[in-house]
Amino acid sequence: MTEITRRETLRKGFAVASFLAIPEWALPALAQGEEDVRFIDLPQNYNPSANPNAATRQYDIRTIDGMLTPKDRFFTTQHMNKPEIDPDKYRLKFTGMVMKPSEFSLADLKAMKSTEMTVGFECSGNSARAIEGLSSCGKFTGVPLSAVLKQLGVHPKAREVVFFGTDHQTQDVAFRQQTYKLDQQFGRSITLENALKPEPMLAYAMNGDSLTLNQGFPVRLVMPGWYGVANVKWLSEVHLQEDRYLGNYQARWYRSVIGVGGSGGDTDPDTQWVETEITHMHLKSAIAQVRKSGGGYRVLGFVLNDGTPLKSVEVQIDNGPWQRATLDPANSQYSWKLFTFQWDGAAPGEHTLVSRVTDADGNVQPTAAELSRKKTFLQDNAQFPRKVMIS
Ligand SMILES: Nc1nc2c(c(=O)[nH]1)N[C@H]1C(S)=C(S)[C@@H](COP(=O)(O)O)O[C@H]1N2
Ligand SMILES: [Mo]
Repeated sequence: MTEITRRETLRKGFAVASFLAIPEWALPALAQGEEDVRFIDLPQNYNPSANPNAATRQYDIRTIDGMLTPKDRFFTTQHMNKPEIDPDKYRLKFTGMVMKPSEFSLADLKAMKSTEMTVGFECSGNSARAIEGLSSCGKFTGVPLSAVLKQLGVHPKAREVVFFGTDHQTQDVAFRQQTYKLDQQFGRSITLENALKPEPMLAYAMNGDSLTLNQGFPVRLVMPGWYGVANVKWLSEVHLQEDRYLGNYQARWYRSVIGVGGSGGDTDPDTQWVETEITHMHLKSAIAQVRKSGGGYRVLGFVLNDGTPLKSVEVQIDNGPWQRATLDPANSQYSWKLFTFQWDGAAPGEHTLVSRVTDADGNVQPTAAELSRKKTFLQDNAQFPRKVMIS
């Protein structure tokens, strides 16, 4: 795919680095003689892959063996049912403020010019509590949303693009003192400006195969650089309108509430409680594996972010100095960014390892303490100290 955005042009250095990457799998699976070092910070019997059919399934990040997460290990979650859709009867509708309201079959979409993009994925509820396992990375194939919108023509007053899944359920809809029980379809929206960017994709394949039921078969929206919730699965309708969309999963369930300024007390009048939507991924890194390799140890982890180029990833051991990790040359702008760190001279016993990422805009991954004034648990991009035992 050749997709040159203005931001990418500005980040030429970064793009060149990823073009030079010849090996698709720069990080090999457990090599001969390598051995996993045990994490001692995991819950007893931690085994998120035990039940492949669980409604929510984490990716066991100790098992990362390359850039792409296999489809049967990709993390998954959703709020309601998982609708089974007959691909022959499937239709994707474009409604509202489009010049030519239309619907597309799966074959129609597959006949259009396709693009491919490797995208790191994270649920906004991911955090150390989930051992950072509500994250994965896949290579998606689909049609750019902007191409379809341009083909159909957008009404000049349209400003909001709403995506509806096929899944629906009776839910509570709160209004002041009242709560209504109403049938609700899963819905999310973005601005028209964001919808017309080159990245958003109507995806029908991941890692070269059709999407699985968990991943939203037959078609989902893929929003590179955005938290999972924006990536609407089992996509049934794209609706253009002028007004903001305020559905449950847009305006109520997915919000960040964080205190800024003042003394920090909840009722301190000098504290401003900043309430925002869940949109782009916040800069995060996490250590996923530690392996005994030759005489030393190899630490492997990943970075998730909004696509801004990175300045550095560093690793700190037992409160020692921050030391630079090496980014994998196979990383690309919207993939997760794998990194390794060579740890030599580890003494037997317990050790704490933590990583920290800084991007080119100067954002630094915060510590948990620095995020302590965030009320809602979403968007937790805190550093994740890991404990290992060296024998
Ligand atoms: N239709 C629909 N799409 C959805 C959801 C949902 O409940 N319904 N959940 C969202 C959330 S919260 C996340 S984190 C991702 C998870 O995608 P995955 O199961 O492919 O990992 O799907 C998003 N898309
Ligand atoms: Mo999510």
